[in-house]
Amino acid sequence: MAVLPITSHDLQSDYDNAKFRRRSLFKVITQAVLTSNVRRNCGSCGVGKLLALLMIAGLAFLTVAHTNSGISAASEIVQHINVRGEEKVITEGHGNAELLKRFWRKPPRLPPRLPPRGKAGNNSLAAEAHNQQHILGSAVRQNKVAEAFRHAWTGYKNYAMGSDELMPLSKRGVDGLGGLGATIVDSLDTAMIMGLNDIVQEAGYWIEKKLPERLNEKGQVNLFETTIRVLGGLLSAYCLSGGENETTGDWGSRTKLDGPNPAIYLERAQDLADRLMVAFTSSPTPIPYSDVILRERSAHPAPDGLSSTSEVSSLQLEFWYLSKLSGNPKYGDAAMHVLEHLKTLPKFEGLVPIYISPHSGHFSGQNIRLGSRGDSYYEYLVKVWLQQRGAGHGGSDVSYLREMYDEAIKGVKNRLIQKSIPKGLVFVGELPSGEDGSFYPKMDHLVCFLPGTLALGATRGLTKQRAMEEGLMTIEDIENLKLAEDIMKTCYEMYSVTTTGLAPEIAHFHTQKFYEDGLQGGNKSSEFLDDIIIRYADHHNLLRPETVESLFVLHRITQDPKYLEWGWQIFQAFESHTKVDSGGYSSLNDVTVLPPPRRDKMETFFLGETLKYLYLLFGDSNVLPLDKFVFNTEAHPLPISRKGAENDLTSQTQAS
Ligand code: DMJ
Repeated sequence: MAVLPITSHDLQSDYDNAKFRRRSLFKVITQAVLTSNVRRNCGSCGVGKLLALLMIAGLAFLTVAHTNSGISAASEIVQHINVRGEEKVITEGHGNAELLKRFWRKPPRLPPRLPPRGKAGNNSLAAEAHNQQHILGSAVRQNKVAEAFRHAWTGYKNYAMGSDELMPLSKRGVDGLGGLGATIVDSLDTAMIMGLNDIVQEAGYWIEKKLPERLNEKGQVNLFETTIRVLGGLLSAYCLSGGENETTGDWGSRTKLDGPNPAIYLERAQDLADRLMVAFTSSPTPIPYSDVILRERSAHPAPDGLSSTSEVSSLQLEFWYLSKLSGNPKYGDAAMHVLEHLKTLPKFEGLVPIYISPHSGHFSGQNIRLGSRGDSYYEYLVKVWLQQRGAGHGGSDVSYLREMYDEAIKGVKNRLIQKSIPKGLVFVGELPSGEDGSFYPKMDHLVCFLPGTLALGATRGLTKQRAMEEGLMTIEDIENLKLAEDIMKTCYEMYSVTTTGLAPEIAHFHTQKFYEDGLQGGNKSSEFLDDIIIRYADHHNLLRPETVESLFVLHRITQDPKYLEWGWQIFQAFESHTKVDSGGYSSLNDVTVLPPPRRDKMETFFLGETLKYLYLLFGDSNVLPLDKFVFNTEAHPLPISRKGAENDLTSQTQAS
């Protein structure tokens, strides 16, 4: 028997379209009544007519009531989405007139769309299965990261509780950051995000009971390190534990968190900030001194008299948020004056030297780089802008920060980006002698924050797809996102080129003008062995977060699954080479040999940043969405002014 081809007519003829066309209930009822026995038998009977009318009226009332409650619920959902999701949803008013209109005239219902006959069903099953597998895989990966966090915490708790950091090999603690229990505060919001309530309690109660005496008794701390790790950690803990309900109830937590009353975190934050303020107030310029003696409430410059540019420009997210919470503008004002001052200084295509003098208020030296001492200057330009751009009437105009950022990124593209040879990795080099000096192809691992920052700047934290749909991305934004992806690959290859699969602290790149023989990473199967040069002095790895931080942001924004795989490989390398059996993880002295020699230190940012970003990378993108939260440079999430995001969406849409 001949098999006839299936035509579109065949598909349509499965349906009686009229059956699916919507008729109003009123029409259905009247038609039913008019064609029923009531009409035939009692057509001329007054009581019959009255009964029929009463029945119609009753049914109509029930339908309106039902529809009304349905619509109310729907309206609530739509409003809910508006408040929580900032979706562009048009909420129509549903007055009674509107309801009646809907009752009388409902839109036609279309026939359901059939998938083409044959394998479509199987395809969707396969897609569903793939999806399930992906969700399952992500959950397994998240659990592994949470286990790693617990292992790190347990080592710290057993051997170093109350110290700044754990020395996992000698099983003791060390106060490398001034003695404020930095690992505890840095770790707390990670434990909250992972829903590890026992750790939340341990860390939370330590902060409640022990931190006050530390603040009273301890001596010298670095303004920047203390702000990003301790102040940032306390503020984020306050926010995630529900201290600021109305703004932050929607960060995506699935667990009810234990620990002290959130107000404790805010109190501690304010106590700390009140002591740190002296760094601003005792300086003769808006540039703060780098060091503070907490118990004396005194401050002084670093021994060479200089502050790092990145340090003075990476305090604003934290101090501004504290002002917002406390109602006292002094914190935010002092921190924002630094940026306002930096705005007035001469720059080189938006790029700035890595030192600044608190005495003169001017940059010092020529050295320009996005690595150590320069990095988070560029990061905070865009993050502070994101945080405050529409803070409403209480906030000031921060558009100058976006302008400084845009100019700086143009400078980066003009002056600092090159491709390695032979394989063409895109990397960010340095200008050690400033604008007139030559390009130096050295890139710190620290520079790997840049892909994430570029991506955030390009889409304002939205997915690329949504930012494109909304018409928010300029040509420059699209270029910057592409650059972010290129540098991301280089950062990933800095890991995969080594024997251990972990990146060195610093890489140099082979260019036409620069090559050093015999300094390779050791992974013979990497195609980039000749592109990436690793000097002996740079063989160490401190468990730094920047690459996984950018993987997290780029995955959120591009939704490209390769970033999940790269992150998973890096996590497994940490597990294989840095885990210490007795508890904790250690830094490494050499990533190019097996087994890698260890360094006796677990940095606080391994718990505060590296494991947090890995956990978030494998998780649901509704947790801490990037258009509602901005992560400080130590990975502590702080809320973005809600009005701000909406204002920006509107103005961007109008501009485009
Ligand atoms: C962290 O303290 C912060 O990320 C800072 O901005 C740079 N250095 C470390 C992590 O590498």
